[in-house]
Amino acid sequence: MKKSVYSMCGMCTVRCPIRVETENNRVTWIEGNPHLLDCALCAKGSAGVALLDDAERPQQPLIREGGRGAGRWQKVSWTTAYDYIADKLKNIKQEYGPESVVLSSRGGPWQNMYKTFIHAFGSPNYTNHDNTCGRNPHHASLSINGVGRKDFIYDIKNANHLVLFGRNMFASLRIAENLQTMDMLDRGGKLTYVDVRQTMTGLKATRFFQVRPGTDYALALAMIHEIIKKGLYDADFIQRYVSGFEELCSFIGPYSPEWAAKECGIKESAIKDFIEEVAADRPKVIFHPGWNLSRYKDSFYASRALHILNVLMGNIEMQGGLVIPKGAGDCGVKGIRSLDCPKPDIKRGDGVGWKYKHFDKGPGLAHLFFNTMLSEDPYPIKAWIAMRHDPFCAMPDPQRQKRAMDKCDLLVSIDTHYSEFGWYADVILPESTYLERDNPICQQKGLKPRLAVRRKAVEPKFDTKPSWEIFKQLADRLDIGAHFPYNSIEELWAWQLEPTGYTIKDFDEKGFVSLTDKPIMYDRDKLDKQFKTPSGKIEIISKKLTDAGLPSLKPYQSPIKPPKGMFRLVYGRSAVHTHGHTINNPLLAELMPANTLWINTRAANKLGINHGDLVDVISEDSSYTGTVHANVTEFIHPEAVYTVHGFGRQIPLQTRAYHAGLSDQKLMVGKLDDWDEAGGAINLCEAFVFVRRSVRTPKRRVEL
Ligand SMILES: Nc1nc2c(c(=O)[nH]1)N[C@H]1C(S)=C(S)[C@@H](COP(=O)(O)OP(=O)(O)OC[C@H]3O[C@@H](n4cnc5c(=O)[nH]c(N)nc54)[C@H](O)[C@@H]3O)O[C@H]1N2
Ligand SMILES: Nc1nc2c(c(=O)[nH]1)N[C@H]1C(S)=C(S)[C@@H](COP(=O)(O)OP(=O)(O)OC[C@H]3O[C@@H](n4cnc5c(=O)[nH]c(N)nc54)[C@H](O)[C@@H]3O)O[C@H]1N2
Ligand code: SF4
Ligand SMILES: [Mo]
Repeated sequence: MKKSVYSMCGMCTVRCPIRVETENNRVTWIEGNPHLLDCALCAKGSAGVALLDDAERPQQPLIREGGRGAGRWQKVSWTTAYDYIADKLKNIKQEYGPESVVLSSRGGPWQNMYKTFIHAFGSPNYTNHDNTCGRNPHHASLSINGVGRKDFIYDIKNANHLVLFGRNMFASLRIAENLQTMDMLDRGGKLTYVDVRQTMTGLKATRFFQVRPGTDYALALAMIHEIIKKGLYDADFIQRYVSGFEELCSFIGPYSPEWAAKECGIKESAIKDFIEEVAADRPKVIFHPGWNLSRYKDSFYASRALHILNVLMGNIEMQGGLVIPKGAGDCGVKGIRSLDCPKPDIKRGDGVGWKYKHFDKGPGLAHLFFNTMLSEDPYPIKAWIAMRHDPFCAMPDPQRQKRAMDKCDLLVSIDTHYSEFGWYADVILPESTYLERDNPICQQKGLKPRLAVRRKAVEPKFDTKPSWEIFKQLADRLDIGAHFPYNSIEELWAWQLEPTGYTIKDFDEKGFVSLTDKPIMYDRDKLDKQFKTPSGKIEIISKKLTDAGLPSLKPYQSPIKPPKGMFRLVYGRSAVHTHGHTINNPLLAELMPANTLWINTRAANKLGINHGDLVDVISEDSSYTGTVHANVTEFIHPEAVYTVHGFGRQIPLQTRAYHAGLSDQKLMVGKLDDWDEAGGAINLCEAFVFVRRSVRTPKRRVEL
């Protein structure tokens, strides 16, 4: 029988809306939701079919038999796995207190379910992946606007000019954003792209700045300098909504385009020409404040400078600018119900909220748990549950992480795949893939807010379960089941929708429910309540930062040059993979089976490396060597080498991914402790590596 189901893609965390066709419980076609995405989908989205059929994923719950990481598993029933975990958690709670359990997840619209679980259990220690993703732009936005990174939408479609500092959007995809950018370009809009190497985005750009690695802050400061010096900013907007502008004007004095040109290795005239263009395009100019900006020591300040550039453009709550997302309340209707349990009033184990008061308490900072594990200060950490999160792939230096995790009595991975962490864990609970499961309803804020839902397209192929059921089952065994008031997804949906008056049937027609027909914009003269800073204004000087002993306007410091014989390791994404979890996907592995090392032609010549040669990439302490082919190119700065993240996996059961390519996180030795005290994120691009022509034949090793 043929069926068509509206759902949400799950091949990355963008969760694009999709339409899935099935026949006799097999997926025959996936496309972007025609009502929202004009059927567009990326290669990864299409490869969902291969994920479904992939037998190299966990097929039933597994409990470890051998030593951690040895890969010897006992296949068990769900009841056995739930009982095993619940018993362990009860014992840990009794002996060390509930706060000794950490739960990490990949954030997203269903995180309230995971938070409810860990909070109801009695622990404040919910954390997520964002310490290696968007924490710096998030904290930068909070410090200036009083609201987070996701509290703005970029109205790219209507912009005249989009400026991207390393936001490589045509490889690091978000389909709706890509479609909007292409529409903008078709209309004659401009795209300025800044990167240390040429990329898919740079190729589409109308202007490309190839900068020295780690100098974005210098370039952004020079842009601010030129705009202020020439009076090209929105003075009315600043007068009305901004405090600290005078401090900015005096701070910016030394940072001229002439100075930045030398620092960044680009032309002064190009910076000045760019500013002239921007002045003509204002206010419909968007400076993207960055997404994965867990990179350099000053990425937080670089992101703050980009936020400041938006403020100077006066582009907030403007068509073609930064728009404040609207929710159910703005449409005059009631929102959905969500699972919730207040956070226990106990100090977080990562120090966020008491030791580090200027950070958003929500998910804290995952990397700060490792020292706590080792020191047991303020208390021991004895269990880590990773729900759709792979700490060993997402954070640097998995060996150091393992040493700390060895202090835990219980490691649980709830994952659709064998993650690197899961392979080391004590229990793997396999979640059904996104095509085989339902998820709770979520509310999507926006210009036109809507309710959306992921719905099962086919029955699970293996003995896997959806997370709403996994958490309910565990909660029941831990006597916190009352926080999960449902026995089936239909009951959960009905409970969620009850205040809204909608039913799940209302999602059948298009896959979502629109809460309004027309885009909602606020009156630009009445934005005062939108900035949740202490003064209610956009604050260039943040009291929270001052109280933490940190500057709001930080004097620029040039990044150190790589030590002799070394390169700065920079990383990024490929359009056909999502981090580490698609590397073993049969279709995507065919498109890109391994990563390569980008190296500048002059640098390669000095080392006798030719394009296509095998090269060894060696960590600073020589503890890890990866061997891959060299991509010798003019289009990367000579101080840097570049690779795509996610490869170098070491799970023997994943035959396509096993040892294919190079692991960037293993090269980042020591970086777990190298983090930004102002922005909170890990400084992933502060690692240096040796490169040499390889005499090795890459062979498969198992690392325990
Ligand atoms: N060195 C280095 N480190 C990085 C990065 C880098 O480029 N280089 N990138 C950083 C960035 S931007 C991010 S966001 C993080 C990402 O880090 P993670 O969030 O850990 O990465 P993902 O691979 O997206 O997903 C984590 C796990 O979720 C599993 N998963 C996928 N779909 C599902 C599902 O439907 N249900 C369940 N239960 N599990 C699922 C995957 O199999 C995977 O094991 O890594 C960061 N760390
Ligand atoms: N296909 C695909 N799309 C994805 C994801 C995925 O895994 N695969 N993951 C999603 C996630 S979780 C995230 S966070 C986003 C990340 O999306 P982005 O924030 O766009 O991050 P990256 O793809 O890591 O691209 C970073 C770029 O920064 C460049 N770079 C390095 N150093 C510097 C520097 O000093 N200055 C400048 N200007 N550039 C520099 C790198 O060369 C690289 O091209 O992508 C999302 N979209
Ligand atoms: S960007 Fe691609 S993989 Fe990610 S959700 Fe959208 S279609 Fe799926
Ligand atoms: Mo990310």
